[in-house]
Amino acid sequence: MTSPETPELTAGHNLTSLQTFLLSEERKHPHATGSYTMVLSALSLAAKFIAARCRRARLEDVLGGMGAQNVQGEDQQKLDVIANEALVRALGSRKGVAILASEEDDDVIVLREDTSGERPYVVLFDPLDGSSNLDVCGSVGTIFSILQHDRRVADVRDSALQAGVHQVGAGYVLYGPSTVLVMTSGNGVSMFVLDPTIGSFLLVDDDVRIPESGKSYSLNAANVPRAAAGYQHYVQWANEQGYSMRYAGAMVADVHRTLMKGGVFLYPPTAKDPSGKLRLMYEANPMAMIVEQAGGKAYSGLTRTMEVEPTQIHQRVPVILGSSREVDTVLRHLAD
Ligand code: AHM
Ligand code: MG
Repeated sequence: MTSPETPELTAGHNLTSLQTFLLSEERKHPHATGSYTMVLSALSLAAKFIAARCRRARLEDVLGGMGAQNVQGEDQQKLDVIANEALVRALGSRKGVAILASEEDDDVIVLREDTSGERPYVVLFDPLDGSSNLDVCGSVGTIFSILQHDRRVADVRDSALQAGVHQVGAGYVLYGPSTVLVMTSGNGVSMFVLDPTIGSFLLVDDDVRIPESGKSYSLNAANVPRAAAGYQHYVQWANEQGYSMRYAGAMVADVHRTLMKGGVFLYPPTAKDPSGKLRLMYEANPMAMIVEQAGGKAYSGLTRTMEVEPTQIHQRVPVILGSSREVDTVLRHLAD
């Protein structure tokens, strides 16, 4: 029993904010300059801003479309633009960041050309993934991938096109009933929940592990009849095994559920999007890093997602990610 004077803390025994966590991680690297911590603190600041705007979207009349399309021919929602601006403004003021790339912008944004002697960060993001869910009060999210300037290339712009294996950090923020930030810096996955009463992300799990299997698949079932035979056979097999199908239509929500409960998330190539719908650099790669760091697997067709060599910033890839056993089963059906 807890006495009234010592109310039980719900976020675990020790109270650790994202800032405290980042600072203690930084101390483990004696040569750290603090720039990486600054990148993550900018991302968390933008996430708090976006979470607040999503919560008040209807009241502030910022639901619905802009009446414009982004470079990929998709209708921009007002909040896509607001979220993009929040991230660009928060990251743009950080000295250690040289390049930004966003789903909402045609080209990369170069903040600093001169990178001599350093390896500044390149941050790629989807500001508000699944934004059409907003109109129906569904979950949406932000996804981010962090690279460092690649010394082998002369032009800093080219640093944005590195395979996912070179990511130094990745994560997502889920704006659902609560705001959840999940991140990795390459040594496991940590999860934080925003306490809106104090404005801090609090650590709730510093070693997130994805279940090895899970009888659930997540995909847009309407696409299955036109998907490659391997996907059709997998879905038929899973249905016969008594699997459940769960699909929110927002990658962050669907991947988060897969990470917590196990199963597999799929976005195969379709007639409309023959290379798949989801973007390699700021959707598939960061989610792949999270899932792999949590003990799962992530593939684009039969190739490991993080080994796909990028050729364009807005390139699309098929996505198969989740519990290792479930991903293996999908790959077996694809290979047959
Ligand atoms: P967006 O980045 O334009 O929001 O599109 C990506 C979203 C993902 O969140 C989700 O997994 C997918 O599109 C859903 O697509 P569909 O409606 O075709 O099932
Ligand atoms: Mg998206």
